[in-house]
Amino acid sequence: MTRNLFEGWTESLGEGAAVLRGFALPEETALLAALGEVAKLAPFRHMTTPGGYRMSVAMTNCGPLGWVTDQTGYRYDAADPETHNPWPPMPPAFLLLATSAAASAGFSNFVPDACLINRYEPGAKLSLHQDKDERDFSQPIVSASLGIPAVFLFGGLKRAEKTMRVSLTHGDVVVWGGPARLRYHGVLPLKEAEHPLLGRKRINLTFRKAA
Ligand code: MD3
Ligand code: FE
Repeated sequence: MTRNLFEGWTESLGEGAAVLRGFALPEETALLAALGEVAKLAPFRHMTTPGGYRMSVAMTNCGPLGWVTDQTGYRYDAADPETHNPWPPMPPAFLLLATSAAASAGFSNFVPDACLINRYEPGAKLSLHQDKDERDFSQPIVSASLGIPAVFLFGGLKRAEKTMRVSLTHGDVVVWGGPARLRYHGVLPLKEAEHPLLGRKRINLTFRKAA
């Protein structure tokens, strides 16, 4: 573990992946207020995978592009398929969090154009996958966790490689780039828990440069 510019703890998860423990904590109030505004305009919904499964994680997006899945496949789209409106703008507190976390991890020019917001309740999970719907894999992904804890699975570049488990809790931010960018990852089913601000929920903000 090393002390870095934000004066918190950085844990390496191998080359290109760094956990910034508690990085989002100073901004938790602003982030949660902004999240509420986004969700009013673009409510959380359970999307359907191309295979026809309803995702246990509820999702929404903000920023110029949003990640969507339906029977036809996965893609980034400028419009919310539920309302046909553009996704809500990226709140300034979100953008600042993403760019400052990326810079702390060594990615000084990261400007996300998409923020996928995942909402988990106990039992919800995300199966092992790669994020490869973005154009430029030289750009990192920044993820911020809020609410109840989750066990994150971090694998290799092939699905069959063994995975490591990392606990992510309220305020933790992870930056994934370079050789880690295409590693398989997922989230184990969440355990029953309660957070003082979020109740029985986990929110994960994932910032991407999609276009
Ligand atoms: C590792 N979300 O939305 S973010 C996703 O906690 C997603 O909701 C998880 O995976 C969540 O696609 C984890 C962490 C994450 C995001 C991108 C990665 C980890 C990554 C890209 C490469 C390697
Ligand atoms: Fe992912």
